[in-house]
Amino acid sequence: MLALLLMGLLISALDVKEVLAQSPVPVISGPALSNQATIDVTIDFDDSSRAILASEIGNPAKVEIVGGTAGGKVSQNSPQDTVWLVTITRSGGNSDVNVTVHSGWYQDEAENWNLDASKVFIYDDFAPDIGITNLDISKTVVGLGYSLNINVTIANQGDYTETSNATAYANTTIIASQNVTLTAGNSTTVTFTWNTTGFAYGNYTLSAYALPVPGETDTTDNNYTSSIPVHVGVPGDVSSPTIGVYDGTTNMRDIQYLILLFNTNPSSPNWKPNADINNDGTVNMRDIQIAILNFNKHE
Ligand SMILES: [Ca+2]
Ligand SMILES: [Ca+2]
Ligand SMILES: [Ca+2]
Repeated sequence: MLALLLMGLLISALDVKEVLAQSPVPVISGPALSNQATIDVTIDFDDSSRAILASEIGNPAKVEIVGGTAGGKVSQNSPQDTVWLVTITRSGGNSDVNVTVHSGWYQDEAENWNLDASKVFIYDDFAPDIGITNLDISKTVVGLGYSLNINVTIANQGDYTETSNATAYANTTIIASQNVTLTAGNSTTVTFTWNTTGFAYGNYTLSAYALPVPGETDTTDNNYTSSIPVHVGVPGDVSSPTIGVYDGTTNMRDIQYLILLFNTNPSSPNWKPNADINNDGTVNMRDIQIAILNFNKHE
């Protein structure tokens, strides 16, 4: 009888050890390096039984934060939530932050708190940061089926060589994308060509997006939207009763305007890129031929 009792006790002791051995380790994630005064940290307890009732951020017995203060658990809707999103404000705006998760279920038999998970979030002035600093368009009016160039300038404002992917958009449609590798502090300009074949007549907003690099937190400058809309219209429609302004149809006014600009190129004082319909760097007979081929067509 005593032997059975002892055996029972031994089995429960083994069970406890097994539970401890199998305890899921909380996963703490967020940007390891960043130059932001606040950091969004996710704590995934993995198992609802480990997200202890009434646990509070800031209580050193549960989640300990050194180097900053937690604004609260923004995603804990109920005590059973096992994933917490915590916004931590760095002390002085720039201290390193160390997050350590302790949890009651992780106490050992002697009721010592186990160090279940810990992660350091370093403040770094030169945190990875790619930005788009400019977007230039070669013309504001393009004939349907013809092209324009989009020059996108991408800068590496961080401290390390980075590779990003830059994509140009017409409204929400992808025009093209390209990988860009930049050394620290340098920038480059990539030219994308937008061939408007298959698009509809109308105004388009052009934009570019640089894919954030690992650890990047300042992502607002990864987007750049041109403030100048581009009009896709009837090829050759580059003028109207108002000279140099399209009106939705190609006729003699457009051809007169092209003749006025005959033989101009980007170094000419009166260079009008919209009149270079076929986008070959000069206004000449080829552009006039396109206008003649589209004579009297309307949008
Ligand atoms: Ca950025
Ligand atoms: Ca016209
Ligand atoms: Ca031309």
